This record gives sequence, structure tokens and C-alpha cells, in this order.
Amino acid sequence: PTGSILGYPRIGRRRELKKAVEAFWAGSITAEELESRAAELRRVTRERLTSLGLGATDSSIPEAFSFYDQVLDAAVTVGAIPTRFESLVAADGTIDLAGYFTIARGEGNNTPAEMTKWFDSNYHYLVPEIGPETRFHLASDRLIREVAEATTSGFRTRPVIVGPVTFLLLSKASEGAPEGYQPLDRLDDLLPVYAELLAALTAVGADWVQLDEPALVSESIEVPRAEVLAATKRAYDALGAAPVRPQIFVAAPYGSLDDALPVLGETPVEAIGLDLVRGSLPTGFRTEKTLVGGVVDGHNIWRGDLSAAFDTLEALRSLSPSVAVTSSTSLFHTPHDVADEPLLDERLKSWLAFADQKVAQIATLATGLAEGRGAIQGELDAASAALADRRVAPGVRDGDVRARAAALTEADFARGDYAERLAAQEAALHLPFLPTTTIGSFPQTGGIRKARAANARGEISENEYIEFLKSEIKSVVELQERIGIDVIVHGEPERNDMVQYFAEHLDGFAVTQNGWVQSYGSRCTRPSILWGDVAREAPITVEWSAYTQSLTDKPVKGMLTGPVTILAWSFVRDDQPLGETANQVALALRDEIEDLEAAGIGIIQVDEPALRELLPLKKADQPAYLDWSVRSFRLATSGVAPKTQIHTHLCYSEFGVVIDAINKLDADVTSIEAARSKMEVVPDIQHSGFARGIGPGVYDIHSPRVPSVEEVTDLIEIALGSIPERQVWINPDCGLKTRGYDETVASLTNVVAATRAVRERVHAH
Ligand code: THG
Ligand code: ZN
Repeated sequence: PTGSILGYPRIGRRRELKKAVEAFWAGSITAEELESRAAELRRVTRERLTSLGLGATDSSIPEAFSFYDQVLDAAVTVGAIPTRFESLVAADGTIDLAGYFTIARGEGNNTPAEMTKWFDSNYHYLVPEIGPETRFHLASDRLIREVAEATTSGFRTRPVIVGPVTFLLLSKASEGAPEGYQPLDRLDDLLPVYAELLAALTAVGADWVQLDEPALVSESIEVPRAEVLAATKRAYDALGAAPVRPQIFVAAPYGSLDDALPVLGETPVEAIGLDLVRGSLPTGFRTEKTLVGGVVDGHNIWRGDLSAAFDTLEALRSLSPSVAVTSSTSLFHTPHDVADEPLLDERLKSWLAFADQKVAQIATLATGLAEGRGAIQGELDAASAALADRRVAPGVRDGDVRARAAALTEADFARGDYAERLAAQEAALHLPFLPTTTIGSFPQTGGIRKARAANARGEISENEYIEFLKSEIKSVVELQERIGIDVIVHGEPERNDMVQYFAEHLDGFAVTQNGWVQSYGSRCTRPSILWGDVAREAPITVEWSAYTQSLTDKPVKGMLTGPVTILAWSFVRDDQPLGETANQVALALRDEIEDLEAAGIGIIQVDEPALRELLPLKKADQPAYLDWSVRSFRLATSGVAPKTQIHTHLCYSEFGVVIDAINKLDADVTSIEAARSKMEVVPDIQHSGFARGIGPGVYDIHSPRVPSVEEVTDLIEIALGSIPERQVWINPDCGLKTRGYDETVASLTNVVAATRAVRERVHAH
């Protein structure tokens, strides 16, 4: 093939897959019905990709469907089923659709597979568990059936599966595995299963197979590089020697292959995919293999510089006589189609490319490769014109915003001495020992969602909606007072999403109607588009917080989303360094914080759950990232008086690498996720010399389980075991928006009871 993509959104233009999967979970459709809706989606996708210019029969179209997650698919394909789910495996070694979902979602006491971030994206995969007991075998013929389905309907598609090296590098050792055991130790047992799969794919008509090996570009892998490279060589020598197989295309999205490229070059694989958006053109490497240049960014929504992309492909020709074009990553990080956004500004739309537009761009570049630049000059010029228009369009560069950023000095990034702040805050807030609070959101009930939708449709007036939200806030405040929480929140009933809400209220952002992307499983988000200079026209949250404070004598905590998280969960302009954009968002937040303070709000939380998420995969890039991200948070928060207490919240575990950065945020109080890991992070925090307030979560909000008073007491005591008493705050792991009211009330009641018990125990000494 001369033009291809590494993958395509699986969820469907109107989230058809999400709806079908959730209907199956709810028991309202059968497995057969789910299968037939999925087959229909795959059929529509193949037709669509053909109409956008990919070859129907030349293996250009990836066969990359998944019901839930591609890593879980690979695990189920090779029979890597965690022992606790063994009962789901049929006598013939296979697992059905219901069993597949059970691994993803858990059942009773069997916890689901752990979920974690897929490279530096906002997608989350399920972590396979591999131990000496794992019995690799070809346990699912799903991929084989999908290729056969395509062949039967007149297509010749290219099956896609996570490659064996990445599969094992992303796995964790199973619970019973001996000390020092590494999943990669099992490579030689795994490869025959991949070889068997390759033979079966050949039998149903696959000419090519795509093996995704993104782990080869990442330096966040704990296995020593030399072992990774040796495994890569062994794996692809072995698969290359498989007696019956399609041609092998190894794709390496999310960065540059560096020293893994020559290693792959010495194996028998036929094609290598390079991410030439994140990575640059390799030097000193030549090959006869096909080099597939990933020059169209699969990870953002910009139309980009098509002419430069074509230049890169032409330069790639000096490395190999055979060059093809693809996306830098799978397109599943982008929404389906700009044409599905009738409400979006036409000028903005002309700068955008969602998945379908990117496919068309790739088809254009493929034509250019085959017929020369002249054949596509019109398209290249049109893309350049859109780019030029973007540079000069109103709002992209705002003189006032830029002047303000240019005038910043170091003083704008620093608060005063912490001891002084602490004394002022204690005098102002009068909080008890071990203060209790929540992370901010309360359950988003059906009633809240219905009212929001009715308001959006104009069925209830703005006034009625505001009154409704106020009554929600009032009942959430009363509830917290009844339970005995010390620092009160308003519960965020007015917010759909903690990023989109701010995007809707700031200049420089646009929001989409149908721009869904998969976050994990059936869950999707609609990232906002940050296209221009960011400014705040008017206060956003101040009225809600001030109203809340009018209802209670206890301190109310104002709730904002931090600059890094707003960037991480949006599609961000690519025409200036992220750090500059982050500072613009920070300045808008700084104004909001100043207004909250002036309205009498003495505690303000600025959430940064995504601080870890944007951390670059290459170690050399990490210090610069940590520097601008920390600075943007400090710019947002350092304008307040010493007596105003700044909180932050982080989740999604794995704090180790960023713990020093968390410290540098200089927040007065930091709440983190800790309950799920039984306070595992607490000693790390202590060793890092963290000297300010810290609230390790004592209630795992990811599960509907209500923790007992004893359980919470134990967790608090563990925290007190390594953190000085005066620093400790008591809070849940995360916001409560996904929980129901019954479990929330029961859990918070137990949290407060446990806190009181520990307070008494400590005071008795
Ligand atoms: N907001 C945004 N991005 C995020 C999160 C977020 N990325 C990381 C993390 N949180 C992902 N977690 C979730 C959790 C729940 C949902 C999506 C991502 C979710 N989505 C609804 C769904 O798919 O049904 C749709 C929500 C909506 O209607 O807006 O439940 O919190 N930006
Ligand atoms: Zn959280």
C-alpha cells in the first residue's frame, strides 16, 4: 500500500459502539445483537475509508476494531487470562464476549485488570498480568474472523495487533510471580502463539499484518534498554522466520525508534513505521525495507503543514527505495469528522482535520509519492493557505494577552514563605486537627444531567436552571454539614466536565458537538479545542462559590481546574510552545482566583490530575516539561494573600517520577489518590521531604464499595505513621461525581467517624 493509517476511531460517529456495549452490559441486547452491530460498524468504517481514498484491496485499511481495548484484545488472543478469571475460560481454552468484559470490569471480589495510561495520550489500556503460570495459546480467533469478514465482503484489510515486545513490556508480573520476575522473560513462550496467529491470518487472506510496538520508543519502560533491543531482535527474527505469514509491518508510534531502528532493520520484517511527527528523520540509516512515514499527526486535530509533510516523505526516500505514508499514531485519538460540527465556526473548521480529513490528507500524500508533487500541488497549497490564514486570524494572537505575558517577572511565580502562610491560614481558618474535606464534585445525578440538557435545549429558562442548581448546592452543603465535613464544597452541579466547563467560559477555546474520543472502554470525552489566545471575559465560578459560602459558617473551598490539566484534556494549538499557552490559561485562572479571594473564599483548590499525563516519554524532554508545567501552576496560584489556602488534587497514581514537581507546585495542601494502593505512595512523599499539607485518599471512589470505619481508620493510621500529624488532611481519593448518593453518604459518614476516632486516640496521648 502507498497510503495507510495505523488505526481509526472505533467508537462510531455517534458513539454507536459505546451505546451497544452499554446496552449489552445492561442486559437489554444479546451478545449476538452486539456482535452484529459491531460488524455493521466495521463494514461502515471500511466503506468510509475506501471512499476517502484508501485502497479497498491493497491492505491499506487497518482491521483494528476493539470492543473495549486493544491491549486486552491481545491478552485474550494469546490466552493471557489472569488466574482469578480462569472460570471464564471454556473447555476449549476460549473466552466469550461476556468473559472478555468481565476481565475489563471485574465481578464480585475479582477486581478488574488494572487500567493505566497509553503512552502520553489520554487513552487508558488494561494491564495484562503475566506469570510463570500463564499458559500462552491461541485463545481467540476474533481478529482472524474480522479479516475473514472483510475478505468475504470484497476487502483485503491489514489486521492490527499489539506486537509481542510491547505486549510483554506493558504487562505486569502476576500476583504470585517470584521476586524479580519480568513478563518479558516469557517472550520465547509467547512467540509461537504469534506465529500461529500469523499463519491463521494468512489463511483468511491477509497479505500484511501490522504489529504495533510503541514501547520501543518509550524511555519510561523499566526493563533495561539492552534487554528491550535484544528482545526486539529475537521476536522479529522468529516471526520473520515463521513458515506461513503475511508481510510484517512493525509500527512504532509516539516517538522515535532511535537505537531500535537499526535492530529492526536487521530482522526479516518487510516494513517499518516511523512516527515522523514526534520523532525526526533518522540519520545514518539505510534499508531496502519499506519505510512508512507517519507524517500526518494522529494525536491532534490540526490540518497542519501538508507541504512540509510531503517534504519529509521525500527526504525519507534517501533512506529507502520504498517509501509509503501513514499517520504518526492510530487516528483513534481524534474525533471522526469535522463535517459533523455544523455549529463550529467555518474559519476554525478550515484549519482542522479530524480522522476523516486526515485519511484524505494521507491519500493525497500517497498520490504525491506515486505521481510527484505536481499532482497534489493544489491540495498542498490549500493546506498552506489555511495555515497562513490561521496565523493572522483575529483571536489567534491577542495584543493584550501577549503584553501581559511578556511583562511577567519571577515575582509573579512565587508565593511568600510557607511558615508565614501556615500561621496566617491557621489564624484565618480555625480548622480542627486532621481536617476533613472532599475533592470537589458530588454525584452527578440523573436529575442534574436532565436539567442541564433541558436548559441546553431551551426547555427551561436560564433562571429556572440557576434556581435548580442553587437548590442542588444547598442540599449538598446541608449534607456535608450533617455528616460533619470541615471544608465545604459546592459539588459542581453546574459542570459537565472539569475542563470543558472552563473552555466554554474562556476566549480562545471552542467546544464540539460530536467530537468524542475514547478515553477507556465505553467511556469517551469531548476534548475542547484551544485555538487562540486565552483570556477570561468575566468571572466563571465566583457566584457559585460566594452563594455556597453564604449558606455556611464553615470555610468553602473554591474549585478550579489547573492550566496543565486544561491543556492535557484539550486539543491544543501547535503553533507555539505549550508552556506559553499554559501561562495564558494560568493568567486567566489567576484573575479568577483573585476574584474568588475578593468574594471571601479563603480556600481555593486548583486541580492538576493530569500533571503526570503530559510527562514526555523521552527522559531528555522531561525536565523542560516539569519546569513549564510547575511554573504555570505557580503563576495561576501565587497572586493570593498568605492567609488564602491553595489546595491542589492529583490522581491516577504513579507519583514517583513527578513527586519533586508536586512539591514545587508549592500548594498549601495537596490531595492525592492513595486508597486503592493502600497508601503505597505515603513513604515516597515523606522521603521527598514534602513539608506542607497532604491528603492521601482514604476512600477509593472508583468502586461502589462503602469502606468500613475500621478500614478508613487503618488507612489514616498508616498515613500518620510516616507523615507528621499536623500535615495530614482527610479526604476521598477523587471527586464523587461518578458515585451514587447512597454510597457517598455512607462512605463519607464512615470517613468522618474514623477521623474522629483517630483524633481522640491522638489526643488521649
Ligand atoms: N475529563 C476530561 N478528560 C479526562 C477526564 C475527565 N481524561 C482522563 C480521565 N478523566 C478519563 N476518565 C473518564 C471518566 C469518565 C468519563 C470519561 C473519562 C465519562 N464520560 C461520559 C461517557 O462516556 O459516557 C461522557 C461525559 C459527558 O457527557 O461529557 O463518564 O474527567 N476532559
Ligand atoms: Zn482525582
